[in-house]
Amino acid sequence: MIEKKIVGEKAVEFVKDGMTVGLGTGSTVYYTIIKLGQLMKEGLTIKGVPTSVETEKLAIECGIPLANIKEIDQIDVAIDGADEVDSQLNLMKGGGGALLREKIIARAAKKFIVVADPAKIVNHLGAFPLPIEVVPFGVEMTNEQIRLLGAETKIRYSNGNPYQSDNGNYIIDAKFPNILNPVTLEQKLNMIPGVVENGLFNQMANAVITLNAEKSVVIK
Ligand code: ABF
Repeated sequence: MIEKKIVGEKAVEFVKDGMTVGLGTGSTVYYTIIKLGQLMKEGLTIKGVPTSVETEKLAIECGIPLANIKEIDQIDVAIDGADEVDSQLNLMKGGGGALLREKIIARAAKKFIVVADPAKIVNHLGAFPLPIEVVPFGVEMTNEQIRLLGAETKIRYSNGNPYQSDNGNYIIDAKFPNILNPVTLEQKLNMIPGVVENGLFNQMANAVITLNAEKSVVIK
């Protein structure tokens, strides 16, 4: 999709020589990573911190050296996609199942830049089911607790088995009617025993790169 390519490539403007860069997961940040690989061939020097096994493979293919996660306590900039972005720049993420590592890395970054094609821009979060990473133990009980918060829930499956994240956990996709208060919901979900993390990234994005109705790049 050309829109993903345009916004994905634009994000490299936030990357400067010598930076440690959090590399998100998904089909938009894919273009950021490819472009960073090209720029490295032209002399840019960076280290990448991948948010998934998939991105780690892509970064290596693109010639981006990886930082040792055990040796860094801060990341200069993290760039990642989103499933939804609301008018306050709160995000829903995790459609690709990488939300936990994505959130750890976004939180550790001095700047968190989101690349989102215009279809991701919404007034209120919630049309997309909210991905929630849970430990496999007692998943049915955790699922019930999430349901009691007002969601229709489904344990995510892949090839006939529960989908497993890179961390060995399961994902529950929770469809809430309309998420009018994402800050409260994020807190309530993370208080449920068994929930590891959820896909609400509230008040974390420093900038969102998207396209306006005229198809020009805008940075919110
Ligand atoms: C990741 O990629 C996920 O959090 C999110 O589900 C997805 C973004 O979608 P896309 O593949 O369209 O960039 O960031």
